[in-house]
Amino acid sequence: MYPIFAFPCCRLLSPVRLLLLVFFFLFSFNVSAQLVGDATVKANFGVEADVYANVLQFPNADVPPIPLPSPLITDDWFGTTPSLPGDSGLNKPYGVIDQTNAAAIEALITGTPGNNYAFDKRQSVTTPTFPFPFPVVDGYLWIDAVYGRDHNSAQGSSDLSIFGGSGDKNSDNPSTWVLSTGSIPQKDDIIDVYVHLRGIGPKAPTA
Ligand SMILES: [Ca+2]
Ligand SMILES: [Ca+2]
Ligand SMILES: [Ca+2]
Repeated sequence: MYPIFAFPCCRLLSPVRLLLLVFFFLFSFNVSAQLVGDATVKANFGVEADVYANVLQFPNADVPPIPLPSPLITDDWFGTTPSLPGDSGLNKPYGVIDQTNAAAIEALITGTPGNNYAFDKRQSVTTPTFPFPFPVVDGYLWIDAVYGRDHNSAQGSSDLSIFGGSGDKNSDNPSTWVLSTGSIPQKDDIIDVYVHLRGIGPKAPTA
């Protein structure tokens, strides 16, 4: 099982992101993860600091370098166009985030002062593949995915979800957090958050 996270940095949080953090705080005792080194592909998903399927923009910089596969088979957060030949409109390789109405959302972002528009999107494929309770896409189990864009507080914009108490810390019990709106240092601002959970070699559930 591969949990794939991308948390650019560290201050706060719309409801979905808050829920995710609370989830991991509460259940971290039975969650495991792995360091993957530099740019790599895990379970056919590019873990390499670009967000596009069909692209591996950054080479592996491990010493010695670990060769990457062909980018033409790799999934990522967002799909690319044109998709690969012969995919019957399925937009392979896949973006795991739902890009429905992307142009309208882009217009909302650019039409909002300071591009300060927040929204959440979920997984692009949601129909379970019988007998599995989740989609199986090209042999990979897609359990869930979320992309969240939070407000920014740069250049006079106001983030609507920041710590309002001087003693608030991420590691504190969230029930003690004082939430507020305002400005925070740019390098402390959470803006884009991505989470995806997928599996390899899914086995059909048994009674
Ligand atoms: Ca990537
Ligand atoms: Ca990629
Ligand atoms: Ca923010």
